Amino acid sequence: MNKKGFIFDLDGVIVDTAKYHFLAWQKLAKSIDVDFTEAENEQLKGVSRVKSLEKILEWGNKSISEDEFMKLMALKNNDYLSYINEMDENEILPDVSRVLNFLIDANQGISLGSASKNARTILKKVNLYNSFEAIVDGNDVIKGKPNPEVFLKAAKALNISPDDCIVFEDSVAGIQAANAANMISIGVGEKDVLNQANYVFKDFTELENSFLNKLIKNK
Ligand code: B16
Ligand code: MG
Repeated sequence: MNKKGFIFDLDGVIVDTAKYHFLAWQKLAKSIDVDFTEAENEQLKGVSRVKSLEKILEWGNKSISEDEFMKLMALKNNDYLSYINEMDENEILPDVSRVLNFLIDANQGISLGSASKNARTILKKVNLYNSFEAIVDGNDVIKGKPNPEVFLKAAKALNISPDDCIVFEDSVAGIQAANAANMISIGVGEKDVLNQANYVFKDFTELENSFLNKLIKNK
């Protein structure tokens, strides 16, 4: 039997939570008199919460105490969670459910591989929690993407060798992490941005079942 491990990033692949991260970071940046643009938000994709705040402070030329840093992180997350709280199945990106169901029916290993510490909450909100055999998220790793730790842990949780795993990712750091893990990397987004990926699709509507079958059968 051909059993591969399919590892999905969360934000930008399964749901578009980047818009909520943006609203919450923007509000926070404003409260400390820092300008925060949508282009800067792009650079925070796949980046951990701690690293994101460090970058925002760096861009704004601000230095703050460790206490203040922790306080701002908590404020941002509370604000972000108020958006997450309103989420439901309608926020699952197009054709994601079709792809997940196809892989479930084909008895493939399916794991989440996300930098977010809120991943489990989000999956429950959009009713996809039970579609995943394994979930590896920001609570389980020490090193963030582009370090391959998150994907290697997902492969281990699925009990599938890394070179039999396929990663769906929307961030450059995530594609680099998948490549470093020796996995097949599939970029979801723009070809010129995700040019280090083995394959790139604009979104899941472009990803046909015949292509998934090929990934399952290929050695
Ligand atoms: P949290 P992913 C990432 O999710 C987001 O892309 C990134 O913008 C965010 O800072 C990070 O999760 C941490 O999220 O604050 O919820 O722990 O793309 O790896 O699924
Ligand atoms: Mg992402």
